[in-house]
Amino acid sequence: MSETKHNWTKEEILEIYNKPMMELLYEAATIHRLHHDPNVVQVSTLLSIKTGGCSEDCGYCPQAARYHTNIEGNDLMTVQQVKAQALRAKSTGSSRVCMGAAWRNVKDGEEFDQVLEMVRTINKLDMEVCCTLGMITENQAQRLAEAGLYAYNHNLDSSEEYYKEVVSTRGYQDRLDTIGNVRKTNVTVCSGGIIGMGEKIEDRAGMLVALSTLNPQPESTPINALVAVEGTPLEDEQPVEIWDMIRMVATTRIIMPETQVRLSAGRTQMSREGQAMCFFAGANSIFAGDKLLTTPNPDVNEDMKMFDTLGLNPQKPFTKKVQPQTVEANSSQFEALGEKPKWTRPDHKIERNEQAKASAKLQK
Ligand code: SAM
Ligand code: DTB
Ligand code: SF4
Repeated sequence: MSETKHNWTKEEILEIYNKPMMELLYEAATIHRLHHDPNVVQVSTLLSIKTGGCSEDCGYCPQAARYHTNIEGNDLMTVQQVKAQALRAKSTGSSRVCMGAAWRNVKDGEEFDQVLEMVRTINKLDMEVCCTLGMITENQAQRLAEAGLYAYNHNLDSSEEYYKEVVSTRGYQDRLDTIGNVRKTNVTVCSGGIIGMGEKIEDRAGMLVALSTLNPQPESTPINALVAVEGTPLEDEQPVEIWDMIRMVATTRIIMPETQVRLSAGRTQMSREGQAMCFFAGANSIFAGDKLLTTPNPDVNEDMKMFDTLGLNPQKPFTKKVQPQTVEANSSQFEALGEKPKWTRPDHKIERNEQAKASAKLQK
């Protein structure tokens, strides 16, 4: 099998993305078969362990406190609540639980200790555990690894240029630094992005350059179609065309042959035929469960019917990498350092974010 290429240019990626559809599909499906079983799809369940009230201004996100959206906020869940949800996910065929928190970054203390306990608990259920908690330091990544974390999700979300037009409260380099911190441990990296935020095709290619030139490349890559939530700055964006999703999935598959490409947010807008085309083009993972973090997702029974129709099987846990060992809190080698990392706060003005914030103030 050929070595993975790590020096993809934007021009090369654009050339792939813009190929005639039938050639693109054929090439992606061929590469897919060389690296993966085409009849196996990994199933992850999302769990929003801390919802809403976030300090950031991410233009796509219903959980940013400054916008007026209709989501119900929640403090950090208990370990018992998380365990019950994980068992439910396992019983419906999920091999991975991905716990999301509406945090800018992780802070050492009781709440992080509680998250570490959640990681230990789910790993002991023999499920892959993923967390997405915002920016983390190397020490925090080590502590998660020691608890038995399998993957850390931290998306680049767009090209570096377009990111500045969507988020003003943190920089692209912070995202790359967090991914670098995760890479210093044995936790796998899950990183991808969102399409349909008003970006150009060049920005999609720019994001794929940033992801594919990471060495090693991320073990999984979520491709989200924007869920345009009322009250967010991106509320008026038009739904992503299925053809764009297929092109994005196929291009990701071709340039990152080993990664698990995850069909993420936006599946409620896609037909089963559209999703089948995405699987053919190399998608081999989904988020299942009736909710993503705060927005709806297809019914899990409908997803399983789709799997039946297509002859797809859910991937067993730890197929790609052995299960990490869990170290108990009282035997930990890494203590909390209580660091105060200087994550950046560029704070340039994004007109549509300012407008969404102003209209939220009027409504409150
Ligand atoms: N707070 C952490 C962070 O931002 O890294 C973790 C949770 S955050 C909600 C995780 C990811 O969800 C984002 O990076 C983005 O890719 C995705 N996301 C959030 N809102 C979305 C939306 N409306 N549509 C599609 N994807 C979305
Ligand atoms: C990812 O790339 N997509 C997921 C997960 N990683 C954390 C989140 C999608 C969120 C969609 C909007 C919502 O439900 O709040
Ligand atoms: Fe907060 Fe994450 Fe949403 Fe940004 S994407 S507002 S950091 S929860």
